Amino acid sequence: MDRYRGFEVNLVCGAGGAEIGGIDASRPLAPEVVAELRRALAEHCVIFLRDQVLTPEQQKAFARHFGPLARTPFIKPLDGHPEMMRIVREPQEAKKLNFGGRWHTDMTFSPEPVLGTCLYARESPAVGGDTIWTNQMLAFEALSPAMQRMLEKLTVMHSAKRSYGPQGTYADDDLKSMRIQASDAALKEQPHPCIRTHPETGRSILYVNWVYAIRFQDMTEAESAPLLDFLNRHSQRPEFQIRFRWRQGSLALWDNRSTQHIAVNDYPGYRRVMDRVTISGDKPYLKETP
Ligand SMILES: O=C(O)CCC(=O)C(=O)O
Ligand SMILES: [Fe+2]
Repeated sequence: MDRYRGFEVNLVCGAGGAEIGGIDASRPLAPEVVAELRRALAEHCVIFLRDQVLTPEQQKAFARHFGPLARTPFIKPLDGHPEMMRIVREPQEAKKLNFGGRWHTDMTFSPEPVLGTCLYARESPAVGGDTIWTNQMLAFEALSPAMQRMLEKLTVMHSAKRSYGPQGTYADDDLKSMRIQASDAALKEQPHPCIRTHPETGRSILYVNWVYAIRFQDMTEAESAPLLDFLNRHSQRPEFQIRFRWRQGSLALWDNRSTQHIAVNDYPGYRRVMDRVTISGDKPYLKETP
């Protein structure tokens, strides 16, 4: 396993997820530690820190080490913290769908989807409420060379319409407390390469996700569905998954360029409270290979 200067790393799954010891996220980090954390993030898709005690201000400062914070445009922020959302689910809430309860990659309907998302557990269920990520680099690498070459030529159109549009999955759901209001821009289609290059490692990433990848460019949704469906099911293979059991004080930062994720909805009767910030990202691209 790779060694890192300044902290210890334990992988949580074969597919990745780096649990990092010996870092207090409430304090400013030295640039060389941040560089090593970035390396662990790019390599292992998600980094986890346990037993952190953080104010919203301190969580924002931790996330800012990785880039400027982004705002989630159509969800009500936490009072006094426009870049932060508090995701609350009460024990008695019998919801059809929880926030993040379908496989997705955050904000791929935007031209520059967020680089990463940083989630902090204020309250977690005694049992259940895990988050699962997929490693989309491993998903790419497991495809046949012919499929890889074909996908490298394709562009995928992304949109929030299936989730947050007037007929979307969240339209008649009781996530109303989060006041989700999609902007017109989020409901338009945004093109991204089907295979993107990781800007820090140069690795190839299968860049599709269940919720926002609507169709291939110049093809209909019906024509695109069988292949998108295959690629999403392929991505969800157990050996590409990283599953994390939260405890109060757990902090996760995931690489949103190389993962899909889902919030598992299996904790009726328990309260779950998560604070969330996102880090601005760049426009996805595929680097030509000679
Ligand atoms: O609550 C979770 O586990 C993840 C929710 C989610 O999709 C997100 O924060 O982007
Ligand atoms: Fe998400």
